[in-house]
Amino acid sequence: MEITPTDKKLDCIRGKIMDGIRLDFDDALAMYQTHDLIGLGRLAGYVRGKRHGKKAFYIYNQHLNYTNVCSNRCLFCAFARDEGQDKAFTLSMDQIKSRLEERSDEPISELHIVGGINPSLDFDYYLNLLDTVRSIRPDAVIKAFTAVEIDHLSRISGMSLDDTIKKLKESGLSMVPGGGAEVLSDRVKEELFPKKIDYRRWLDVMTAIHSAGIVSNATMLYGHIETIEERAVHLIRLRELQDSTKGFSAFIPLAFHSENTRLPEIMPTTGFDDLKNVAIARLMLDNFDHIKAYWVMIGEKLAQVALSFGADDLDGTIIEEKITHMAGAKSAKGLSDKEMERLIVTAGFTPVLRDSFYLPIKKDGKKS
Ligand code: V47
Repeated sequence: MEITPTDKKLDCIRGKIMDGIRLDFDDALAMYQTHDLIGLGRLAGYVRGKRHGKKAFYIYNQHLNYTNVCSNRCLFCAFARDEGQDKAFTLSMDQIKSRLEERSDEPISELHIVGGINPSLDFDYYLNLLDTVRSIRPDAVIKAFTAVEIDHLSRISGMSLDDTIKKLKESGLSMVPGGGAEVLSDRVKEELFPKKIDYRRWLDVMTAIHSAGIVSNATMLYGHIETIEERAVHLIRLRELQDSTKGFSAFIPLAFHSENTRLPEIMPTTGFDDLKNVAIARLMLDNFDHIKAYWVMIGEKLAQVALSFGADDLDGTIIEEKITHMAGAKSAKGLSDKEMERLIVTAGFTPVLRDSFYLPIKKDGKKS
């Protein structure tokens, strides 16, 4: 395939990619600065094609948010509430059961379960939650609790971080989502999420999760106050940890939505920036297998295009997404498996229904 980016720096990056040379901080900056989106996309599409050919993955999953009460109160979040505030909720085990039973006729293979840092919940609540979920959906993979929640659990469990993770694993935790990373930067933390764990702790918790044999994802929340230098450092920090643990499965760039947040003046991300973040992730994170185009945040239409800009996964059916919709997302709240397949096929790719670990699942629900 002939690749001819017009941008000089991009041409140099192309040379490095062809020679198998790892891209560095300056390359990341050059990619964030280029206006040659098509040239950048073709490079990322080329790398994506070498890894995954024409395959584009999706999963039949369900999101479940057990509480939105959160003591961190990050400025970018429209989901969190204080205890007792209007629209604050914490699900009881019966409510959790009925949320899952409502969809018991659907072939859901993964439950994505996250919530806020709710000071009134004890460690037993989380263990009961895992038990309850397992009793209703014994065959589904439980992907739950961000590194921020796991750090909190290690504080309330009275156990070390490693023992807390071990206990969660014994209770059914099989995978950890990539949230809570935001931007791995002290400056952005001080401005936007001063009460949350810092990036060193986020990386340490991820290291402990990977050492326990649990795979996780990683994210980056972009499109607010972060600089392109901070984005580049974020990607390099993730890449370094991945070199050492190999425990990350997918990277998901998350486009910031400002409605109902304490940053209402921030304009929505552009399609240009959304596609760039996917492409740059694909090129910088050379040791990550998967880059997700999260249709909830960038919309179904752009997610389709992102498949040609380095993404190989559209995430899933999701069913009821809350975090981004409370911040004004206009995308659907969930998609059917048919709709996911149509998005992939009409973008020129081959849909692969996958499990949490990227093994193909046959349409009859059996692993192939
Ligand atoms: O950590 C919060 C972000 C994350 C807003 O691992 C916002 O497979 C945009 O991590 N606008 C949660 N984003 C979502 C998440 C995720 C999603 C899908 C798949 C996976 C995975 C992980 O959402 C939070 C935060 O970074 N977020 N508020 C907002 N207003």
